[in-house]
Amino acid sequence: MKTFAAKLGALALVAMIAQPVLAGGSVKAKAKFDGERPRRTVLKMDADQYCAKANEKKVGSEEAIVSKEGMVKNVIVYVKDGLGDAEFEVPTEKAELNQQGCMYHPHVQALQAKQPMIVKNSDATLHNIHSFAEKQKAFNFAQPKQGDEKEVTFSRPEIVKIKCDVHPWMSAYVGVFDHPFHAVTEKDGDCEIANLPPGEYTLAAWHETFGEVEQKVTVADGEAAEVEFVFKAK
Ligand SMILES: [Cu+2]
Repeated sequence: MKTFAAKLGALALVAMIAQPVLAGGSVKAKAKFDGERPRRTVLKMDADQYCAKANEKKVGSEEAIVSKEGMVKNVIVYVKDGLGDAEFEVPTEKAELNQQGCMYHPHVQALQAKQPMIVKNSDATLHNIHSFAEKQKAFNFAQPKQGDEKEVTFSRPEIVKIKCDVHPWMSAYVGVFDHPFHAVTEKDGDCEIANLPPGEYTLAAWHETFGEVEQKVTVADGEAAEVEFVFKAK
């Protein structure tokens, strides 16, 4: 029979395991554009009548989405240096790349190498998913039917462009990293990287049109470091 103390010990252990790990700090990043606000063009989808009719509203180009306040959407902010040789568990959560209204959703996302990503066709028209990778094998396959799904993974870190060979206006980017410390800015230019171990890091902000800028940041336990990235007009 267990003593009361032993039972208490077992209970304490359970409580310890059940508690979330609250170590680390975070980075709150903003991405700004310094220059004349780029105009978005209306995409012409007439080449495929399905696509032309698939969207009730006009669809704007996505290669440079800057708010009136100058904040930039679809910037991948990530830890570029400072993690050393640390290895991180691959998330089992599946990322998704959906083809809907003859556009990729999301246009830009970030995930971890070997993390599964479901490529899905929500349209009743043929799409083809062509990756332009340099550090790993590219893929190129068709999804002819609505409801088609295929799971893909990326084996190495790099930012991979994806295109549809049928509809030239369709493109997407997947940032692949060997760690979980990455985020993509929303339309207000904000994003947050959480649970970063305390330390000094080089952060990078990447944008498909504006390029990449870097900044150093110091992360302390339980604190949110604020970083602003500015892309300058060329
Ligand atoms: Cu397509």
